[in-house]
Amino acid sequence: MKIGIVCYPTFGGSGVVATELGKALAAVGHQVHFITYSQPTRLDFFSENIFYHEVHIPNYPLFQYAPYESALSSAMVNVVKTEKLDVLHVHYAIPHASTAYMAKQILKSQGIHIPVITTLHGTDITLVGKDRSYEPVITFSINQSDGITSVSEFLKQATYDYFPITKDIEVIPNFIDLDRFKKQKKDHFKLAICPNGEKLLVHTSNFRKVKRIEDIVLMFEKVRHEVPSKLLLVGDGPERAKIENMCRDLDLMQCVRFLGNLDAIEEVLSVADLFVMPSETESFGLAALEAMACEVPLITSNAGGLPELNVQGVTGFMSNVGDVEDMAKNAVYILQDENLPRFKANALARAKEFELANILPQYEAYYEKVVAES
Ligand code: GMT
Repeated sequence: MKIGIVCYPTFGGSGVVATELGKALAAVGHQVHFITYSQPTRLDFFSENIFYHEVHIPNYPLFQYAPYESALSSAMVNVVKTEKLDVLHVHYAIPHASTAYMAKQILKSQGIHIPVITTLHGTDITLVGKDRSYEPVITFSINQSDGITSVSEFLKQATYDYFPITKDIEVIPNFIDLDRFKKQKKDHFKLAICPNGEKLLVHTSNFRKVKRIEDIVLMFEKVRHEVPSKLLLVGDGPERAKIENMCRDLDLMQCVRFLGNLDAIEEVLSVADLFVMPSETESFGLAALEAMACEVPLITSNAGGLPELNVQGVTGFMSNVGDVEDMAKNAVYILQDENLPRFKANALARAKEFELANILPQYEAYYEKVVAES
């Protein structure tokens, strides 16, 4: 098939899933056309089946906000026409579902039919999408999509709860490439961070408020009194300066390190003992799945789709959002030498259920179904 993929090309779960999906589709012989405003972060190699079309957004002094949607719709129209695409798959509803609708209508007026699939990732529904500023456009454009997928049962239900959606939503979970995400021998790295055999807690994210990173710091403050440990905070975003100041105020800078955005995240995960994700809401938790694939157990909140990934008492523990006390108690339990190996093995076993090879055929089958029915 010739597949157009539209996504946010930055660090962030939806862009990562879209890019990894495109790479995997290309690897099994599909022709994949990325349509984005810059090169997707994880699209850093050559493949004969992958094409990248940059959306050019001309500016003009009149515009306070450059009309990205118009530029993106126009790019979609041009790519669908010139590359003769079979399907357009857009990731993150805002604004990609409505731009795809616009492109579809323009193409229809020219006698060209293009089926559109929208994948809902999380905050496009749970935070941003349900804001009244966007809701009518989101509802309309999701209902106009020929196919809709969501990354968890939770997100599917949330979509029906927040919006009057009249169409079926197919759940296709996030996936993991176990060839890339696997525990690597990085003893020198572990020694550099934990020279006295401390345990290592890790969090990776885009440092948005929804991640509740302050809970990680408060939890770590308690854990380190029970278990000698260090904390690595990987990623960057709006909350980072605040969290750095919090660590300074709590006199934690000797045991907390901020690494910024990293490409080879699997190298850091390879030396981690515990991954922490106390999010306010989380539709799936791709970063947690990446950690599990590297044999790292989880301390998470029980929000959103996290119970569909983290198995209580098996791959880690879940607590109510904000219950730092419970998270710390569970972390201390997992980090005991007699418990840690069991949790690590369970995390890997669970990650294998989301292996790319199991999930890719679900997308291919869904594309075929939507194209045949639309
Ligand atoms: O986690 C983020 O803030 C990034 C966000 C995105 O859309 O880029 O991630 C969402 O999509 C991921 C991939 O489907 C999910 O694994 C994340 O759980 C989801 N984030 C939230 O729901 C907060």
